[in-house]
Amino acid sequence: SKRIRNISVSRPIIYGNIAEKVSEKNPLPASSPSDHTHTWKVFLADPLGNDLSQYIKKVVFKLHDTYVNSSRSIESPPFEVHETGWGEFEIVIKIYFQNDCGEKNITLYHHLKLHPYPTHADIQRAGGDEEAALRIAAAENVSGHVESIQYDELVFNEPTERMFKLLTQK
Ligand code: SLL
Repeated sequence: SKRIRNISVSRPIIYGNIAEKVSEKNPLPASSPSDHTHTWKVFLADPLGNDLSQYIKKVVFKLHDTYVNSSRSIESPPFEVHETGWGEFEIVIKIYFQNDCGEKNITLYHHLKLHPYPTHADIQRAGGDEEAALRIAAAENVSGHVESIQYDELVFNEPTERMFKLLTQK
């Protein structure tokens, strides 16, 4: 379909992960290897709760090769993957737009966070020793809950008429 000149449409998104340390309150699923220390979820969402599937066809989350079927294709909302594990790694998030809308897919990168980040104060208290700062941060994080979430915007320059419709429908 035809492109609309001289306009661009942007859409807010949030993406990232939420992790929870395994504990009595948050037990490891029976199906998970016993060396896994965390449950986690990686996701792409609309910060206002709008339906992303109006213009997004699917989202593929590429996990570390240590995972079985490491490429997880999510074809409808919520665009998220629930997993367990022991290590942090980079997750590749590939967004595919609806058919015939004239948009190429977009790739985002997210570093899965499981461990609490040391604050500046933690690093000072640790005298600059990074490992010690991480231990202080871990001790302070009693809940075992860690989040790493980014706000971003998808910008569509000169969208096709079809894409414009998908982006602006209510
Ligand atoms: C690290 N470079 O050494 C990273 C690798 C891999 C994470 C992290 C378990 C996978 C599974 C898992 O957490 N892999 O057992 O399916 O920290």
